[in-house]
Amino acid sequence: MPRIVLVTGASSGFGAAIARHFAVKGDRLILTARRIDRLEKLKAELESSAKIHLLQLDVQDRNAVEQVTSNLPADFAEVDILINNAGLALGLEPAHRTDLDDWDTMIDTNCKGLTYCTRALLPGMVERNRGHIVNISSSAGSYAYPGANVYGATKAFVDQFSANLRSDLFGTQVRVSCIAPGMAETEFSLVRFKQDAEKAARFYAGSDAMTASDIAHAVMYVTDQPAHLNINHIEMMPVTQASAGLKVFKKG
Ligand code: NDP
Ligand code: 8X3
Repeated sequence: MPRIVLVTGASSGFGAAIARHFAVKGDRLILTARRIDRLEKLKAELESSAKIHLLQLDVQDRNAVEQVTSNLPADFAEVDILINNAGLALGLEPAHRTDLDDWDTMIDTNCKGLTYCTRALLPGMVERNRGHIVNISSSAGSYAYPGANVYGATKAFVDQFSANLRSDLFGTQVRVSCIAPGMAETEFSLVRFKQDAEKAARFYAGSDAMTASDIAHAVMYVTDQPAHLNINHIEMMPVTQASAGLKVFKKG
């Protein structure tokens, strides 16, 4: 029985890889992002194996999220799996030098957008007593590093929101999983460094970072479990990345 899967941020990186993995299984995909041209290309690539519906959607736009999710075509309406993946980091400056607009955008996308999508689709899942929400968090939600400031805080929100959803859904069959990856090579750093491709490439050079497909495998793992099983949280990193201890600043 094909599942109906809605992926936010499917136009690149993890989202596109996740779409490819579900398509192989013949599931029905609702792919969303702002860059519709990217989604069109992905649809052309995948539509021989899966039924695909595209939605141009900015998750920051609460009305748009409500409008598009309540007007899904009948054969895509009963969403089984929501992958809350859309998100971004902007800048790597210390807090006292950051652009406040960047902070707003990260909060509006990573926190508010994720809650809008969840709130829009959750009532149907509870009514059907079936469904799975997979939230993409980050290791930055657990481990502070210089310049992560609000980005890290938004991902801590995603971790905690996921845990609290599990509490609210106690007694239902609706599942919630949170996946917290560390460094993976996607367009993430291109976005973070405001399209400075050289800086983004330098960031990944020699790091043997994870790939988008690594994260998609984890998403398939949590969503392919039997119905009685909920994988709460997965944290994953490249072997080259580790929390390397507290530092002491010495005066003089
Ligand atoms: P990419 O930049 O490659 O992909 C980000 C996706 O999010 C794009 O499809 C983009 O689509 C979408 N997006 C961003 N803003 C919005 C918005 N306002 N509305 C709708 N879609 C939006 O990065 P990744 O694939 O790496 O990132 C995916 C998620 O994984 C993010 O939440 C990120 O924080 C998280 N993450 C990434 C890690 C990494 O190292 N790469 C590690 C840990 C977590 P479009 O621009 O077309 O709207
Ligand atoms: C992004 C992962 O390690 O670059 O969420 O902060 S990292």
